[in-house]
Amino acid sequence: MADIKKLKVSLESLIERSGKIMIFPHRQADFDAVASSLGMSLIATEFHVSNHVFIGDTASSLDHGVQIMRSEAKAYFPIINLDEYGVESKGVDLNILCDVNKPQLLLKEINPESLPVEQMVIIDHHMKDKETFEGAAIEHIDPTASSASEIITQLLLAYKMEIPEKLANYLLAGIRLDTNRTGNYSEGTSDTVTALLKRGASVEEADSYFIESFKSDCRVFSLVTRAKFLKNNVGIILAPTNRIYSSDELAKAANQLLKYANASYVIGKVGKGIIRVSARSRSMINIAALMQQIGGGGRPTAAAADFPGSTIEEVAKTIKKVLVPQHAINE
Ligand SMILES: [Mn+2]
Repeated sequence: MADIKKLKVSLESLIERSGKIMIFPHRQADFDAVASSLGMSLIATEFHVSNHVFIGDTASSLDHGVQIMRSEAKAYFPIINLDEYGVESKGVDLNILCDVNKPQLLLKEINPESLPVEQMVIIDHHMKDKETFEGAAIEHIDPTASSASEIITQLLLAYKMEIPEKLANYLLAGIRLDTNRTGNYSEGTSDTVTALLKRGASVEEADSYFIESFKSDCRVFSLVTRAKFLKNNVGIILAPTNRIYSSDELAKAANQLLKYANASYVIGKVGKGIIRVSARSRSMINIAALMQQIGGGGRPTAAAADFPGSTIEEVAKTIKKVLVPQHAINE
């Protein structure tokens, strides 16, 4: 565990010198990003500093459960949307990033140049790399922590601040998300979870946010029924051209399709004329390497690419012509 005591002292003095604070989770905020940001907001509020949490994602780009958490938390926390950010970002003299450490993962509407590093705090558990903001006033990046929620909980405990039951459940949901709800915790995580349970959180309550949208799942199922199987048992789905999906729905359809195929490609419209491909593979094929050839990227078994201004048919053609033949070579 990185040094929470040191963080406590340096953060306190920085917050106390600030007049207005803006708190940012990563884009497509998840439970961990939201909960850690709300915890940070509580800290700023306890120090009597005006603050806002900017969660600017549209509802369709957020997970169903995160939408529920966001609308519920609005009653207790200063959460603002994109329009309000335009107004409230004026006069901010401290920006705090939670669960994120690089400009690429912030909401696209945020200009990284509007976030000077000398007025920036980074609290994260994702590894640093060459894209990480360089030179932040405070940088607390601890990949040994399960989640940003764990770090923020430790910080709240270090300040001896009261953690409301709602927030305790949000933080527990954040920890459970980033530990895949296994309940297998390191010693540090285990202590943190125990502290949250003592403050009224429960696994049942935290897990109640992991609810899926029936409507969205129906859209995913109906996508899967459109599957075609090409050579080398590559599955492909062309979504209806007149419907808009969330990236998450395309990803879920690709995961489903992979049950019946060696690799899967799902092509659909995700809004503003952008065609997106969500691709999955079993471990014998590096799908990220293939997707890089058409301008995408990702991990060896899960990748994606966006095509502004293309049609689903055009993108499907490229995949069939350029990528599908390579599946034979890769096997
Ligand atoms: Mn996280």
